[in-house]
Amino acid sequence: MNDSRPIFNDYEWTDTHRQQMDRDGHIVFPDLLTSGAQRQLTESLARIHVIPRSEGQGPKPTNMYAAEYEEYLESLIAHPQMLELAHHVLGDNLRYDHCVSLIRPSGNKGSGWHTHGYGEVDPNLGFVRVFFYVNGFEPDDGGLKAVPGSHLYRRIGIRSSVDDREMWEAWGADRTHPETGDPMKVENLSAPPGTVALMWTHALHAVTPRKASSDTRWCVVYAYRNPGEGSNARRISFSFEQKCREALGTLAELY
Ligand SMILES: O=C(O)CCC(=O)C(=O)O
Ligand SMILES: [Fe+2]
Repeated sequence: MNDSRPIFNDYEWTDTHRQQMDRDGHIVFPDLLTSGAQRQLTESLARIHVIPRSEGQGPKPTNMYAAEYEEYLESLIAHPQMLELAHHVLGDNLRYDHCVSLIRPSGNKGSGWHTHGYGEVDPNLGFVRVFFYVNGFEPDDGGLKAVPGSHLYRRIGIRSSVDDREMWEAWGADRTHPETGDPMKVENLSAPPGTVALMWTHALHAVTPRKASSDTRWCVVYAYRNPGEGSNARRISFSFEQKCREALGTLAELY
């Protein structure tokens, strides 16, 4: 479970990052992944992408349990730089929740607007998604988009197509940023290769389709949360939890 080769280039976590994360609900760090990590991640994701359906489906789908199928992906769960970043966002006490591959080949349909839940009754419970956009994306080509401020509503069950108008209909009222008072609007993100994006899980987000003429978008998300509640998103098999107990300590536990 140990691979301590650096995954991130130098960066500094500042108060501005903290404020941006809490105000917008996400931060994009372009060019954070080292070239070595980009290379290794591309290989690892390509490897799990071709695992035959017969082996990678059933109760433990390859994409949902990506780290359980590939050693390098597994090694990043508790990589010192990964944990340092997760601690910056979540504070001292955290749990690993899931590692899901988000591989979008050419022509992939993207993803409709949605939010994810956790800790609706206790807003002190944070849940952060750490996206590794290994070969990046353009706004109109497998691009992540988000609505800054939407995370503060901690709304669950919002679902619509990728179309922004449909999303606003599904969202309904309350279209003002609760802290700044500004009207909320869609932000179409860009990500050069090596981008890491952090996002509070309650943020409203969607993914634009990948163009038929584009290559595969290689991406994986690692999710961490403060313990305290059961998590519907958690994807850790019983045997993995047992196997990792010694290496990860409490990191892979539910509470
Ligand atoms: O594929 C992406 O860029 C984002 C997928 C997503 O919505 C998620 O993992 O929460
Ligand atoms: Fe999502």
